[in-house]
Amino acid sequence: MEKHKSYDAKDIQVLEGLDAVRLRPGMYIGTTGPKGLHHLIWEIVDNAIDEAANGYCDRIIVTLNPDGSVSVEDNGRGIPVDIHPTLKISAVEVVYTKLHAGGKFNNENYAYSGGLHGVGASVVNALSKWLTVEVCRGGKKYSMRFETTTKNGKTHGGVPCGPLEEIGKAIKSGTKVTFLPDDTIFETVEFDFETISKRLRELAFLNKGIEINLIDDRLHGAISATCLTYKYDGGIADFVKFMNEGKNALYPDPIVIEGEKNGVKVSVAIQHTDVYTDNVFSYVNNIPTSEGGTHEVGLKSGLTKVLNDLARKNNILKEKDANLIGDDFKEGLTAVLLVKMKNVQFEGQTKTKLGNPEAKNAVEGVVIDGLADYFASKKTGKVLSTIIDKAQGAAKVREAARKAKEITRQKNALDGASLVGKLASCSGKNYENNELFIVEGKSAGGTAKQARDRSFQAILPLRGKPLNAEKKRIDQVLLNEEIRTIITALNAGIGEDFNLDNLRYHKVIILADADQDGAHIRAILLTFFYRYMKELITNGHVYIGMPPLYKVYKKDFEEYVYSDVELPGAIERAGKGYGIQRYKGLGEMSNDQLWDTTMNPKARSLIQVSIEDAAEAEKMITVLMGDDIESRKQYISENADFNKKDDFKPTNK
Ligand code: 0RA
Repeated sequence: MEKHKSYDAKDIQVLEGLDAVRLRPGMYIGTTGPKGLHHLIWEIVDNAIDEAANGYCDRIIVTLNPDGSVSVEDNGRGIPVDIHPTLKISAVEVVYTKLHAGGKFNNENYAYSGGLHGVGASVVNALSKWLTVEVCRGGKKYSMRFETTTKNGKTHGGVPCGPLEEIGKAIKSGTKVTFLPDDTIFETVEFDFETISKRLRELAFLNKGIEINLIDDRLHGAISATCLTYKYDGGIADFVKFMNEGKNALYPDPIVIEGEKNGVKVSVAIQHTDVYTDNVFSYVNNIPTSEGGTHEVGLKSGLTKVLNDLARKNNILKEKDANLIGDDFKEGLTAVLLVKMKNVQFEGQTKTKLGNPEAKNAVEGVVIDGLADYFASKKTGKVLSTIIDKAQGAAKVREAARKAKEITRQKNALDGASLVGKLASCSGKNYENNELFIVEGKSAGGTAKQARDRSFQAILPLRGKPLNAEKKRIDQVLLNEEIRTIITALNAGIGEDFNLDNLRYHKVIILADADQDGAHIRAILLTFFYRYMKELITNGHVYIGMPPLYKVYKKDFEEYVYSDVELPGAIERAGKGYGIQRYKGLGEMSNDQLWDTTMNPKARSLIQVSIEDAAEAEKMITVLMGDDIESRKQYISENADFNKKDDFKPTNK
């Protein structure tokens, strides 16, 4: 709060421009961690994207250079080189040395409330060791260099090494910016290829037809650079198709709607598939709004209104039928929603929720008009009936699920007995310390019951494979006995009723064998949690237990080995005359062994399950659970997105 008061635009000017940025980098780029570091690239790329969005540029090349610098090159008009009438310096120099310089940056309306977008190229310059810019424009090539220098013990960021220089001729036009982030400012200056490639791919989807290249020239021991090219002539329609890969679309092409209302530009692409969940990705001015907001509300209400209306007009919905609700139309929906507007207000915990009320009406209006137009053609009649059909199916299930939930609730109230003989609960009532082990197989479950510390560890043995959550509707999932036992034991509800406050076990540990079947069980349980208890995963409550694969032993020597790569080392430590025991399954271990290796918080190693990227996770689940058995098998054996280690808390025991 105080920050905002003491630093308004005027004050920043008084504070000698770029030095203010170095004094308080967090105010301009949010953090000096990896996120802030990558914002430098987004900032420069955004400028090139703007040039492209205005129709002057169709190609952007981002290069990660061996010296740690990054180049962003575009084939736009080139930054203007003329001398500013009052400042008496070139426009290029203005752009890189004056905070909020340039038409776009003077317009406060563009400022992202988190302060992370549109803050300007000058911020990047201020936080770099050096920055060079090459401009090709009007048949000439120009260049300019800036450096962060220390004079009389004072460091100044982004100081011009000289004026903009004409260095030769040019045939084409464009701008190339190269900068080296200052390692005295950032916690790390190592750029992450994945982060950058994902964001550039997203930008290529959102800005159709623009070719975005990413070249990683840092090599890291490789003999040639890694190059990726993204170019999507179908734009957000291609984005929807991409997300629906591996799923069965109910109609061949995404429906694309575009329009503008009250100064809000709206683009939407939608396509339904035969899954039972939805996948809506929304953006404002190319910035992801992962918490949703008014534009998403407008999409849902627009779809609901126009589709009910069309269904009645076409006599697909009869007079006696009730209207379908928004959630019915969302079942199986994959959608990308992009709005462009001024005065953007972000809300929510992570400032990724659009707050502007006018966005709702604009999106709703555009969607209603657009879909009405789309379905006015005879050719699209079948698509309409397919969508209504899917929604009616969802409505039926909604009713069935309501009933099924009631049954589950009643059962819970009446009948703790439904868990007797399955769940071995723990005696402790401190839920934060409590752990629920979901154990593959009855015999391993029995061993775990013997091995555990019953003060905080509960055991739930699984008899068979719990059913595949993606393939079934929620009512069937709920009626599956294994799944219901898990729901009952966790006590936090399910779906929209899910409430972490009631969670009885703050660690949910899946313990399955290190084989294909075990991998399948893990995937099924994760799918179920992902679909119906997402917060359980996002809040870090789900873990994978790691049983050992081998024991290397000798007289006075014993070492458990958890992966094949660790085996040679253990053998070496054992020396001559060792023996190896290989564990084919959890069931082969004794109580003590299971406790020592897998359950004892002081010795075990758990993998915390996280979901970083909803799109990728959605895809993983689809690959794992969809019809494509080959890619599923391959995925299971190659991947595990379970990458964080458990940080052991000694309070556990
Ligand atoms: C013409 C006029 C203006 C900017 C540009 C071209 C331009 C800027 C950048 C930044 C990266 N690549 C670029 N290519 C062209 C000035 C208009 C304004 O201030 O917004």
